[in-house]
Amino acid sequence: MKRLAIALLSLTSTLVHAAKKNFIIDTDLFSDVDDAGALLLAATSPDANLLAVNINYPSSYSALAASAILAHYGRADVPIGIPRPLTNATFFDGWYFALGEYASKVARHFSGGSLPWGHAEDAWDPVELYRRVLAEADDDSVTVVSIGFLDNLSALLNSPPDAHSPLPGRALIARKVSELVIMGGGYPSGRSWNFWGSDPALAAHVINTWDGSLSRVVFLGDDVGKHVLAGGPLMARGPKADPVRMAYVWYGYYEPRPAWDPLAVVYAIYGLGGLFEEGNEYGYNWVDEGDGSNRWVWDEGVRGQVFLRLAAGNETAAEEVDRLMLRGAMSVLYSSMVTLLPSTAVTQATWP
Ligand SMILES: *[C@@H]1O[C@H](CO)[C@@H](O)[C@H](O)[C@H]1NC(C)=O
Ligand SMILES: *[C@@H]1O[C@H](CO)[C@@H](O)[C@H](O)[C@H]1NC(C)=O
Ligand SMILES: CC(=O)N[C@H]1CO[C@H](CO)[C@@H](O)[C@@H]1O
Repeated sequence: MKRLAIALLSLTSTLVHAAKKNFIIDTDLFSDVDDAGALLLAATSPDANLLAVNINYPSSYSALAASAILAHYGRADVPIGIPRPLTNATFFDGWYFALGEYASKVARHFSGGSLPWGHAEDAWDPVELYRRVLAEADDDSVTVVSIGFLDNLSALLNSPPDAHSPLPGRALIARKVSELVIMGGGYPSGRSWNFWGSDPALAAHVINTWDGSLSRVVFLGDDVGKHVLAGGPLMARGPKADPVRMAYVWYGYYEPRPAWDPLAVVYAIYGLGGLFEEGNEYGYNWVDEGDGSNRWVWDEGVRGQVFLRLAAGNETAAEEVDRLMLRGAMSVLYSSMVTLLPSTAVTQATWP
């Protein structure tokens, strides 16, 4: 009977598979650990199909850590891109002197996947990876989730036709991308690390020229995730040898962290749900190419750009992110039980 239930469970997940959202993550997995939490959600969600991970920071440890995390959750098949030339930069908190480094440690202790320790140079060129994955996808089927700097996306916009597609960057995006979700900025105005921290002119290029002819654009500002503190339950109750749990421990010394990037992934997968609401009916975002500050331009003639606000309280949002992170981390535990235990024990095990 329980075998049957498990068979039916996998049948429904196959059926759901057809309707899953496709998405690509563009992450600066390096300075803050919320990118690792976002990657956990992206790699383990049963409700979405992660096509690729692009890194937008050139540390070799960022690529290796992404590979380690994806492999741990059984997603070594997801290709990883990173801009060149690579560095061996490591994070040091010279601001608060409170936070720890996690990327090199995750890369070292959990080495695995397509880019094991020492193999960062085997990563894709991020623009080529975008172009290949978009060319192969169905039209209007890909959500791009930007949770770091916008350099790779700027280069994608400028990209010429290549072996993967005869379309130049903008036309390829217009055909394949259904939604761009950007974590960063302040709404109605602000100045955000993701826009000024690398090259503000590139952030301005992407945000000021990605109009409705390319895709809908959704912004999640710094203020939304700032008070949504997540990671506590993962650290307290997650599997001891989970790489993202350890990243949170090494980075925050058991203190939970703002869930900026995990919230962007939750929105990309589940939409507004009960957590978010749209903050505007019309208008568009504008980024200053000199200092990376942004402001909302209330133009009634422009639709298709939205900034989000929380519809639920900070604590409700944090509980939801924590629930999904813990569920994702535990899912690996259950699937390894299925392979390790004899089949009678599997059918007797309590399914979550
Ligand atoms: C980074 O470290 C690796 C391993 O020690 C080394 O092979 C590589 O040359 C280093 N890269 C740079 C840019 O220093
Ligand atoms: C989240 O917390 C901040 C700081 O206490 C508060 O200003 C804000 O209103 C809270 N947001 C929600 C949606 O409860
Ligand atoms: C490897 C790669 O594609 N790097 C590009 C990423 O984006 C920056 C800014 O657009 C380009 O200068 C790089 O060439």
